[in-house]
Amino acid sequence: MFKSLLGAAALLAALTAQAHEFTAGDVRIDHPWARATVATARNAGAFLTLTSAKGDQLLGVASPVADKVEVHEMKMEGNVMKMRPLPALELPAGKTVELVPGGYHIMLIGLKRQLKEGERFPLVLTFAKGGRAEVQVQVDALTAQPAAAAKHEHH
Ligand SMILES: [Cu+2]
Repeated sequence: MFKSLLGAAALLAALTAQAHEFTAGDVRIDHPWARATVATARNAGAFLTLTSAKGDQLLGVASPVADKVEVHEMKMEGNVMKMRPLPALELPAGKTVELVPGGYHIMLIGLKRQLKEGERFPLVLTFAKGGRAEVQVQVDALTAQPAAAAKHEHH
């Protein structure tokens, strides 16, 4: 109870500061974003970057906007690019793992509503060591590309 109150206070402080990065244990979660969807879309991708100082694993993701959320990887099968769910996403110590369109991504399956540009929605990430963290996903334009700032931050 006390711990969740502290969590709520921390979240409020983060929102007040307009910060768009979050932490779970030693995992830093940067710039969670998704593309806006058309009204009929059933699925959507969500993207972010993860950096664990000592190494961790992303075990699961959930969101109130979708029936089911999976972590996917893209893989060539013959000459067709296919995506498949990963049971766990490895976060090597000190390395930034990028979830981007065309690479690893978070898949929102069975959208309960349209994602509209400019809004934010919650996503709960569960890590093997870092535990759970709720992040706010920024919805960008339907045609949005990974933000230049997010791409260059760690170079
Ligand atoms: Cu996918």
